[in-house]
Amino acid sequence: MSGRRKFIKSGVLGGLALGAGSLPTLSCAREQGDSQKPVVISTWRHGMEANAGAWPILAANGRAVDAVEKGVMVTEADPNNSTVGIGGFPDRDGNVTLDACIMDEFENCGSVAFLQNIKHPISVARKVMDDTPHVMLVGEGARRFAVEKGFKEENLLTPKAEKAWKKWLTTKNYKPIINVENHDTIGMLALDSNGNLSGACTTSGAAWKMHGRVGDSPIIGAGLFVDNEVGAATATGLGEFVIKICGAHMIVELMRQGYPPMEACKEAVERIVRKYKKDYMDLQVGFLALSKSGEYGAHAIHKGFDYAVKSNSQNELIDAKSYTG
Ligand code: SD4
Repeated sequence: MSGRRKFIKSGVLGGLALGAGSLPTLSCAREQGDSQKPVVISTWRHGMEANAGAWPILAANGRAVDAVEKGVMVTEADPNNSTVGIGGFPDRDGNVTLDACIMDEFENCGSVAFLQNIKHPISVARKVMDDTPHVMLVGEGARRFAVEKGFKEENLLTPKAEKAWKKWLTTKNYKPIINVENHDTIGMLALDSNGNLSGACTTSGAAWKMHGRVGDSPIIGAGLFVDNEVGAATATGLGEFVIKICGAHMIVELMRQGYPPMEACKEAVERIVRKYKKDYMDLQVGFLALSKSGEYGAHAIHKGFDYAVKSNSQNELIDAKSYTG
């Protein structure tokens, strides 16, 4: 770290600590993760398998962007996961519509939203990033682009998801249940052995959403943001509230000011709580962040959010702290 940067970092933290006694110091910044590389972290329990999918690339000194793409593909391909890829719960009309985005160490980004019939939206997002002058393709345009690039079209509505949808139709009550109906999105962040950061996020979104609804997961700055100078962040939970505060971008900017990853995630959670006092008890949002030096942290509104960490010395699932305890 340059002298100037070091000064800014400790200066900001020192100032914060003086202004509000509960704010972090640099030593507690290490609490949730030592500096280390390579390292990969991802949301929820299924992050363990996804991290295992990403790890061989990181262990072979590969690029973080290749690792995160490969890692989240494991979750997209799992028919038992009801919020990502094949097997995702459909919208209220019975259509499985997928959202995904990816960012690399050069801060290139690619995204697809409201994509149907393609099992690996993350790889379509990667193609948008690598092969087009655009950042985001949606709906029919995204599907056509995917087919042109050789992706196979398939029915993503599994019998299990169809049965759940038909059951929902009997009540038609749209009230996502905390940690249940919207808990499987995968957001993954990695730091490779060259010290470069990348991230990926992929989901079928909120179950029983309106046709055409897009959440935070494919929105650069909301569901995912990477700044290779500073850090990366991703989100899970009810996307409308993540979009409203530009969650992932906010967290990376807080890290730029010197906040450790966990404290930056906590501040984003508290922003939602402060601004949406009437809503927050009924919704879950979880954030996950990774710094340029390999420190990581997470925070959620409610308990129940966990995340997976894999490095040379770790392979574990960690319970995130939460606002409501
Ligand atoms: C969305 N954020 O579409 C996604 C859903 C999610 O864990 O994250 N589920 O709102």
